[in-house]
Amino acid sequence: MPLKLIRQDITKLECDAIVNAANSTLLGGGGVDGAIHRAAGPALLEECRTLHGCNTGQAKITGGYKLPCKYVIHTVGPVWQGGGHSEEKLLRSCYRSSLLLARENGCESVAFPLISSGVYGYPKDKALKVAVDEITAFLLENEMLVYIVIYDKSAFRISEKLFNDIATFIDDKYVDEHFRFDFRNRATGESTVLSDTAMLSLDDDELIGKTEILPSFSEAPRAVGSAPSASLDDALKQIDESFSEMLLRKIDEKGMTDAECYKKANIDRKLFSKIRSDLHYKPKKTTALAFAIALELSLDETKDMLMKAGYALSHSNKFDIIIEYFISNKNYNVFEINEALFAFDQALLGV
Ligand code: AR6
Repeated sequence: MPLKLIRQDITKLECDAIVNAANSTLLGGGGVDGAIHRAAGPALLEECRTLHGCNTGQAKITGGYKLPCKYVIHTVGPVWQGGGHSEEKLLRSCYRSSLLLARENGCESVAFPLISSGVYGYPKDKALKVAVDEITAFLLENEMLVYIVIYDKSAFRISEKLFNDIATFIDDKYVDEHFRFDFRNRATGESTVLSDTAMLSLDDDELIGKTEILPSFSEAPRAVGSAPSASLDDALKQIDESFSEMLLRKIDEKGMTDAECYKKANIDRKLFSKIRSDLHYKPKKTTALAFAIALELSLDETKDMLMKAGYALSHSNKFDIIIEYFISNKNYNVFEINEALFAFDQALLGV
């Protein structure tokens, strides 16, 4: 099951367990620790008293009390001292210990704040990388839904170089900062004109699922065939191929197993089974793209796969341009792509 990056107050999240960035006394403090204790009520502190503290890099579990989760897993992150004091090793251990504890307690969903990245001073980009690395490694072997909760977006940044590269790429590709979009609602056929800003504030599903960009602004998708070298015969064979059929064919061609593919795509196993068993399944655009990335398709192949699901890639929205940036750079790491999408306030792939 997948990893989800979300922006929310962790104390409001409904899931089996939330993780607390605690200190070694486990008796409460500031930051997320304070917020969790306030929301859970005094009974949480009572139970914490019975645990007699916790070492850095380790984790202990309690009930969730008034919180909407069953458990709180308290872990103690390292204080950042410049990086030369085993901080990374200890932070990795926080994630591993917490995930193992969640598994032992039968949790199917668990949410982490960015441990150590507040009062303890661990640089946020480095803290995020550790979180993503450890959680994805765990998810390769385990079925669980894991959230990373980013609370303080203004302090959140992917590496400055990547951010700047993508920003430049967007500037180069974006049609015109002040142009207006023509959107047609598929259901009603009605046309609406939206400004750039309005488009970016639309709900993702609304934007991705229910609207299509009129041909004047979209790139015309190629008609048939996936690889540019495909013969006419191959192309004709594929003309009626559905999204599911193309997906399964590509998985075979790439020599991947189904599980390798949906895990790399950050897609839930149940959703994959649905797509596998329904040849006419119409995925969300973010799902279709997640598979294209997992399969390491070229830009042309990606456009073909999207077209099977009724979508196109265009230069008139940031989401599409960011995807194009990563495919052009042959970076097919769905988690890195999601970090970048998140940094630019876009919908995320997979899940
Ligand atoms: N939901 C999600 N994330 C949050 C929330 C929230 N409600 N509040 C803060 N964060 P910190 P640490 C984020 O300082 O660095 C305490 O006093 C915050 O933006 O809470 O591990 C303990 O008792 C940051 O990114 O934890 C310890 O003494 C992240 O949570 C010490 O702080 C972690 O920030 C632990 O420091």
